[in-house]
Amino acid sequence: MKLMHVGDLHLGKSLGDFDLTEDQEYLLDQLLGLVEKQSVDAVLIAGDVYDKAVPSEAATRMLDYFLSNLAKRNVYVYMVSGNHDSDERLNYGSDLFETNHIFISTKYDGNLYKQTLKVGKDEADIYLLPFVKASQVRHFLPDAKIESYDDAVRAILDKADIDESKNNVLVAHQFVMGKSEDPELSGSESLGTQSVGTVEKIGYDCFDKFDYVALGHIHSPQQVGRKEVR
Ligand SMILES: [Mn+2]
Repeated sequence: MKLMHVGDLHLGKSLGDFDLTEDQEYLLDQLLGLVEKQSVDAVLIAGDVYDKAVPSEAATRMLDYFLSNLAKRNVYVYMVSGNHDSDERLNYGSDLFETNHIFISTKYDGNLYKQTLKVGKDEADIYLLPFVKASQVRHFLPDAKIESYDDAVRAILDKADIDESKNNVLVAHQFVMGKSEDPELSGSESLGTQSVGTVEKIGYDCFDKFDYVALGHIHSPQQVGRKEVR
């Protein structure tokens, strides 16, 4: 099976007064062209789908265009929310979308969202982890000792009881660091602070049970810790 991993589309973004709609439409068409050319089976969208919690009309129209063109081609979509997205707005219509194989997780509710994707003889369990903060997870897993984002993600994955004999893929939107090194920032992330505190950093080794980890949040493409964590 062939998966395409994208993230941080930031639909609706403008640079000062300069509207990026035309550029973003062009980008989405390029992605759709690649999906066609490469016979992609599923697209993973790793958060920050929209640039703002209240997306513009142009932004919602662009996402609608992208998703409906993927659905037309019978391509599956797996999408999580990022720190820029509003849970409710991105979740809008998600029950209906599932009938078109568009799977969205925008809020951790105590259970890690999972879907099994089958393509011919290939099978993979796709897990969706929306952007989480430690305090949100503590609420659902009161018995776990959660002080950092790393504790939170480990507690979520522990509870999810992942079957290592399967092909496991995770889609997530967090600040993940390598063996000791931070990821390389692109400068356009707007992470909220000048420097990311240790509380927000997650060690790549908490994803050891996954064969591939499709991350968003950091805008420059790279591997983190090992080549399957990207
Ligand atoms: Mn982003």
